[in-house]
Amino acid sequence: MRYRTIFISDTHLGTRGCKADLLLDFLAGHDAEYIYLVGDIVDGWRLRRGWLWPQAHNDVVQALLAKAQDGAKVFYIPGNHDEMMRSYLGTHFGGIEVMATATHVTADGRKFLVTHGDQFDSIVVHAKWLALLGDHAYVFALWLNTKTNKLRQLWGGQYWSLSKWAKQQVKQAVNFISEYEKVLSAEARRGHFDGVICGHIHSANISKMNGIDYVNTGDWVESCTAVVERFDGSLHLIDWAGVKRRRQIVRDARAAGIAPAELRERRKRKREDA
Ligand SMILES: [Mn+2]
Repeated sequence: MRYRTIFISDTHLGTRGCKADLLLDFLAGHDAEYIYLVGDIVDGWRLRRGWLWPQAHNDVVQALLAKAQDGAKVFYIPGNHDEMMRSYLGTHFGGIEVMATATHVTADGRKFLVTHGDQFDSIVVHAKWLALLGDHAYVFALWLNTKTNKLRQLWGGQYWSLSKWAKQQVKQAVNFISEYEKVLSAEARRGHFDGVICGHIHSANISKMNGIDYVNTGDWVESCTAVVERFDGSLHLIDWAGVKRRRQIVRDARAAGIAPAELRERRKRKREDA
């Protein structure tokens, strides 16, 4: 399939969790004029603790470089796990341009802020009192966010992980996702964008938040999702693991000589019996 744009994030290459085979499979069948890598593509924090670099992870990098070679405009927007790439802002490697954030204008004229999203961690956590304290506190918290992460780095410590923190607060997880969506949408409004395209929290979503288009590309650790822009400018979420699952069921059903719905029903009954 050919699209105007492909957005992917949070592939976490260099970790055991990365579903590199599915990602390779997705990249093999999907091309675009613009490709945005929206952060946490290579997991530098994991690689620091020991080198883990299977062939499939290398193949992903090669596949992306090949797309750039074939004429796709590829942008790399670093996240917190690949923030070593933030030392290369404004440079190119193999035709891939590294930038802190990007502005993407869709074919139907909507202007999107493209950012990984970790810069807003502290805003998300302190959203309640920041709302009371207003603009200066907001700017201060943004500044503090980068400083505290720099300090942690100096001490050789781990990044404080917002998603890890959120998962520990199970009850507040839903709350936290919607808080993140609100903060990122507000940031888009602040910058006079029509929408925001981000990643970071491993929770894919396309929705309208108070008139702002909120788009999260998800991840390739848990859900295997990407966002694509068709040539008419419309944005769509692709759940590649889900697509592959459905195709497998169609194949299995054909082999068994029954309808896919029937096979699904049989498998469901089997699971319930087990
Ligand atoms: Mn992240």
